[in-house]
Amino acid sequence: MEVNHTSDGAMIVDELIAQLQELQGQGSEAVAAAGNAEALDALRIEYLGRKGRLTGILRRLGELGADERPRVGAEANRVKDALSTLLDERAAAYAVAADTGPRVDLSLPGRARWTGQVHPVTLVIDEICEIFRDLGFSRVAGPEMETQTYNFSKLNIPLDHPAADMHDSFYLTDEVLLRTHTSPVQARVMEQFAPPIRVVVPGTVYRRDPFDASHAPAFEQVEGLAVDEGITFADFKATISAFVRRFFGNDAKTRFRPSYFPFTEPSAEVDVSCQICGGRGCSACKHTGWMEIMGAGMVHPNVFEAAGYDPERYTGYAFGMGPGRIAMQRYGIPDIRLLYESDMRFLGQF
Ligand code: 2NL
Repeated sequence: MEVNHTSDGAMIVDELIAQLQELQGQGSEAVAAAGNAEALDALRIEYLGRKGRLTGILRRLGELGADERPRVGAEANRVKDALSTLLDERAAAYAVAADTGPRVDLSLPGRARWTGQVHPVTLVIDEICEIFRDLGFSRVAGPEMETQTYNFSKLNIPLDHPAADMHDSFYLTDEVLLRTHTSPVQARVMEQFAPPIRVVVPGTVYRRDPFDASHAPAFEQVEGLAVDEGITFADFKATISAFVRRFFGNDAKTRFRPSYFPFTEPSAEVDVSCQICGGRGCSACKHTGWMEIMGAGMVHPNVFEAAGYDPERYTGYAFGMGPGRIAMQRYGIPDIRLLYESDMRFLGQF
């Protein structure tokens, strides 16, 4: 029996298109109501899946003639695309909401930039040199590797002196060592320049001492030297006292005690009234009221002789101090090793 496609078919086409449009309406509402990504996945299967409701409607395409199928097919594709797009959009929105990956919080304050500091010993060295610059002294530097001749002999230190011993210095060869003081730099300055001479010499010096709370095998020193005709012990005392007042303050008192160094005669230790107790006596000054800050004296004639200066014509004074020691006294640092550890929690305080 021949089916009348023309009349029955037209009715089926209208019915299927109506069903497709109803499917789109229901699907749209269902997508809008879906509470999460899983619900959307279930709807995609229910409406558009291989055994889903759209497929179910299209099964009846077989009842239509070849000329009627394209209209229903086109409508089916439109509905499928529309629902698919809705599902994709909602799924994308849920994916963004679910993303817990790293976020940039622009309201957070920025991280503070790390800044360096000038080391407290360097601060003291620069301050010392600046004061002596105002008093007419030039700042000079020289080699850390020295010969026995410059480190000892030219400074009136005999090579059998304990300071020249293998056990007290770092020898690199039989005759070459790491300088034990900066004095060889002054010896070299005197050989190269005629008086008047006024220099300060900061630098690292080396001695074979065990590293403990009060000793280090490498430490900083600042030495000074003034040479001219007619320089007296009065010039020496006045210049050092002026330095002490500038460095420690106008109330600071200076005391000169007799001492001995091979390269000066007479020699003195210079003390300053205690910075902690003002001279009344405390544990920092071992209840003496004084703190030792330098060794000094009038340059020994043998030192001038070795430099090629006429000791009958020229006189002068020299001094040496430890800026590490002075920094410890000034800032109340109890252990010299703190100056070597490069710990910014410590260094950041100065
Ligand atoms: C100290 C003692 C001193 C000198 C250093 C010196 C240099 C020359 C000639 C004469 Cl070229 N003297 N230097 C003099 C006396 C003492 O240092 O206790 N330093 C930490």
